[in-house]
Amino acid sequence: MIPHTPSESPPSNLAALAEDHYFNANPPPKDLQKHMELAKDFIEFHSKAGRRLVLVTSGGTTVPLEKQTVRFIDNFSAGTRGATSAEYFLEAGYAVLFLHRQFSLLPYSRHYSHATDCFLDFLREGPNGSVVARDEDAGKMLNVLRKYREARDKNMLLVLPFVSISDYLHELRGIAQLMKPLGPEGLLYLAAAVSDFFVPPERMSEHKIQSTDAVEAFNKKPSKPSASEEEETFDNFDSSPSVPRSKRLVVDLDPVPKFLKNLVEGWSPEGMIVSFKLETDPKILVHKAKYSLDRYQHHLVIGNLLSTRKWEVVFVSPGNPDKWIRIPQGGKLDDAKEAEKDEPLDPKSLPEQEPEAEIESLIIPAVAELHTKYIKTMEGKKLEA
Ligand code: PAZ
Repeated sequence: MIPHTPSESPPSNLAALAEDHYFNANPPPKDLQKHMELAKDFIEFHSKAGRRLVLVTSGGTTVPLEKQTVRFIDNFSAGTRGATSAEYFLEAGYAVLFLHRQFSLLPYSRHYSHATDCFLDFLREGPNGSVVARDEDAGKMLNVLRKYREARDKNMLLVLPFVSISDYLHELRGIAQLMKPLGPEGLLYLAAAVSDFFVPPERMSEHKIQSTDAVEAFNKKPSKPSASEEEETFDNFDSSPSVPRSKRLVVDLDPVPKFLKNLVEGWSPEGMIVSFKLETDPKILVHKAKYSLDRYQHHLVIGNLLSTRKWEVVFVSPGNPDKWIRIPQGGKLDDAKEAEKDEPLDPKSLPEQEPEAEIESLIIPAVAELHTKYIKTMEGKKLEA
């Protein structure tokens, strides 16, 4: 990989203006200060130990429709990619700062939460009123528990939550800026599914959006509307015009400014930045990944398709041929040589069940290898300068 030369200049004026405007207009999450203190201590601790550190973002961001939020639009993501990747990064010796959507999957506990089985199904009554793991689950659980305890006891994992798109962007900017002193040893692995659209605060209702005219009716007693007025006033999806029921809700969303440029040029100019690109149309995936790399000048885009994301991803990085990483279709890693096809698999050709092996077990070593090359190149450049 040929790393892009980090620019010494601040982001272009336009990007800087958009940043100021967005961050002034959209209030930070209430725990931002507390999170930044935790992140600062964590980053300093690992920086002193000379350890590599990765920021993993995970889960989807919400787009609130009201300031006192009852309703919101959500982005697809369970947090599987992020939580699983975090475990493999820890295994590879990285300290992990895990910025995730609140209540999405977490490293280690993901094996027992959000599953079709309730976590209680993994337990049974033991002797003298104790609770123990079921015999058939005990081996795996002990393994997971040991890894979790080790990460926790050695302070290798810091977990911070976000909910909305603006929470996420405030947290990302703050953490990326704190990671600056790590230089090229810092890795940003952006797997969160981030909304491209939002409701700007000046257009956001303070209170719950009403679906009927009951509040207006409360303020002025209406005379009985004529049939035509009724049609205009009420949108009866159930085609019973005699029952005034619902108003149509038209949601007008603005595009979220693209802050990847600000991240690359200003917030974390020396760190290695890996973004994900999710698409549903196989024909455009690689093109969109290349477009993103070209536009933001970062270091690696990992492309994946919604339907095949657990089976294959494509690495698109500057100066390298596109590289597909796949779980062999038997589902296990050792049952076939990785297929050498350099275009997306046909989703219909894949087995219905999820693969037994986790594709992150292949993604993370490949990312870590690129990170090693990146660090070496950056060190070389510093010596030359
Ligand atoms: O969380 P999950 O495992 O269900 O999904 C992961 C993913 C598809 C959200 C992630 O791999 C990804 O592509 N994130 C970036 C999405 C985007 O293009 O914004």
